[in-house]
Formats: sequence, C-alpha cells, structure tokens
Amino acid sequence: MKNIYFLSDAHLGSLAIEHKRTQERRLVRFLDSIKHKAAAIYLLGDMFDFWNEYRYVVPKGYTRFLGKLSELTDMGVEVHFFTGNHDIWTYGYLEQECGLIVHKKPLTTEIYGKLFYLAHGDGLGDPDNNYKILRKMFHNRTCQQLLNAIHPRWGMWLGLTWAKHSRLKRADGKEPPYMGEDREYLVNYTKEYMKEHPDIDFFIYGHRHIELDLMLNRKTRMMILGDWIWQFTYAVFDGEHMFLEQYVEGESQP
Ligand SMILES: [Mn+2]
Repeated sequence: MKNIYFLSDAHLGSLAIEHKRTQERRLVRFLDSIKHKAAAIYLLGDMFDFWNEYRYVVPKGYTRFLGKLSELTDMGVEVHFFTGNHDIWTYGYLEQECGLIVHKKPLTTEIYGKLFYLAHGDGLGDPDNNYKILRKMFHNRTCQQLLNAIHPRWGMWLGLTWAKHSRLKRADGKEPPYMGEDREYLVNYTKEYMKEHPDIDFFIYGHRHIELDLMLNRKTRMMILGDWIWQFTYAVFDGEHMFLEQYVEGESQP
C-alpha cells in the first residue's frame, strides 16, 4: 500500500524569504524522494506566496517545483492542490499544465477506509472581521477580474508586496506560537464541526505554520502541518498509522 502525504505553506516566491532558492530545491528533493512511495500528495494551501494567473500568462519562477509536480502526476501520483489565502487566484493552469487536482474549498474524503477533513484553514473559526471582508473580496469574481485587468507589472507587484507585508507584520516573520487548546481558532472550529460530523477520523490543516497533533477524543485526531519555510514538516498516512514528520536532508532515501 502506498503512502499519502500532506504538506502546506511553502510560500514560494516570498519577497520576505531570503533563502527562497534553497527552500524550493529542498521541497523538490522531498517530492522526488517520495515519488515512488506516494499514492497521493495533498498540498494544503499557500504553496505560493502570491499566485495569480492571467488568461495567457502565469507568474515567473517556480519552474523546478511545477516541473516536479508535473513529473509526479505524469507518473500517476495524484497531486491535490488546495488554494490557501495567498494563492487563491488560479484558473485552470495548474490542472491543465501540471495535472493537479485543485480544491478551492475544504474537502471531506475517504482515504484507505478513514474519513479525512482537509482544509487550508484560513477563515475557519477566525473572529477577525476585517479579515473576513478581505477574504470575501479575494474570493469575489468581480474583484478577481479587476485584479486581472491591471497590467501584471502592477498586479503582480501589488500581490507580492501585500504578501510580503502580511509576513513581516511580526518582527521575526513567523507566526505566533500555539495559543492552547481553548484559544486556537482551528481547534475551536474543529470541536464545533465534529459535533455535527462525528464520523470524521482526521482533520488536517495548514495556514498556522505550527506543528500540532491533537487527539480530540478516542477517534478524532487533528493535525496542523507546520510549514515549508523553516520547519519542513509533513504528515504521512500509510493506511494504518499517521505520522507528523520533518524532512531532514540526506535521511529520506526513496
Ligand atoms: Mn495561509
């Protein structure tokens, strides 16, 4: 039985990340190291720091990453791409060119007999009203068309600069640490959601850039995947067990 992998939040191309080339290479080496062991890979959002597609044009860069994903899908590995809050604006290129399966909403799916709830995690349980308004605009079709009516020289610049500032809001460019089981939005959201959906075995999220592996009751387990900027963490499900791992260079041989 082949493995299922989950990872998120590489924020590739971020103007706030100085080691972006080594970071992309490391991600690509990881994907290469699992290509024969993987049945499916779930990228749970914000793999790009700002991705916006135009009708005839896509953003510069990411060629190693996109090439590796295309290689995997050509081999028959299922690659699922969830949009995060930084790479919402994809309109077919990643499916058509790279063979990805794109999800713009949370997904409930059965994998090897277990039920998974998968989402990037933005907007779930977050009480911030300003963010809710921004999120509505980001997902609004008319706003998206307006964004694409701006020349990419300025449209891409706007997006990359916004994304950079949203990273540099905090002094070290990192997310706040785990707030605890009673205060962490995604934990609260999950606890509410599982009341109506007690059949779900695993809730898996990105977005928070923290590692979390929490048993919510005897059946239900919740994970947050860390990131691929500093932590290089991923979850792997072998059909029976689920592990939260870190990719250490030189250790993971195919
Ligand atoms: Mn995010």
